[in-house]
Amino acid sequence: MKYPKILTIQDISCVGQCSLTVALPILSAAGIETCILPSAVLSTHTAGFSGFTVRDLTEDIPAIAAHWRKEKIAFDAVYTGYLGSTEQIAYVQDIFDTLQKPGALTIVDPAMADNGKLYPAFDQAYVEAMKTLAFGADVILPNITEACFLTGMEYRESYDESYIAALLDRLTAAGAKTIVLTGVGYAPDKTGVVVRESGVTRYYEHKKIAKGCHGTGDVYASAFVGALENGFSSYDAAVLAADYTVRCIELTQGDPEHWYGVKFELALPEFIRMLGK
Ligand code: PXL
Repeated sequence: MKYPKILTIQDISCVGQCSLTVALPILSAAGIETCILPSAVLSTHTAGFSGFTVRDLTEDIPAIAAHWRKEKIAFDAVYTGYLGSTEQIAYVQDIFDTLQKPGALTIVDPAMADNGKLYPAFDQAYVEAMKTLAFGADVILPNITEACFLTGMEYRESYDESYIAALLDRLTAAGAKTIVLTGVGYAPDKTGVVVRESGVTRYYEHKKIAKGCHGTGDVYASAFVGALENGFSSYDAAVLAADYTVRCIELTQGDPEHWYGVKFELALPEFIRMLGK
């Protein structure tokens, strides 16, 4: 049985059901050996809590990577999410270049923005550095806001298929390979995902349940990587990840106290079944 060993690099938000606290259980449930590199440690995520603490781990990364090289550790895939600093992105690129097995995949979720705005920790320098990482990766999973920051295209709340096609064209022209563009909806109660791979573009539409659910981008990207590493095509992995994320939101809606994340754990048995395990 295939048992890939992957590395995921993103922050630990101690409370908030996002980044590593989501990626590690989801990838483990997908039957993947999941190694982690925390980019930073925060008391909570930054979307809705105030007064959170942040410890950026940028300085620790070169020594960690050097140790892994010395131990001849190498990964079948490296998947990145929320990173700790602009400077850290160069270290992550170095990990892409030196710690992968031949033919390994790099998957970048440029987790830096939503709803037309950058997250509080980031600035234009971070966006510029993220462009290099994202356009060199095998797969990127931006939402529309992130795709706009990566391409310089104007962000729009309402749009049509030609706007999305232009966004995909701009990403492709900048060097993006497989693109999984999330949060694309053409009707008020619908959202979906557009996958462009090897020049072929396909759209999967599904219901939109609630506006502004935190952490769903991380749940989505982790489920996508889990499916991809189980042999699903990019499109099929994108569909499976969408169905799983919708289930997580369904299991969370109606609980106003659970505003900060989704109850993804409750849908893990379904996720494992969706993978055919
Ligand atoms: O879910 C993306 C994310 C990850 N990590 C941190 C965040 C956010 C979104 O705001 O703040 C620390």
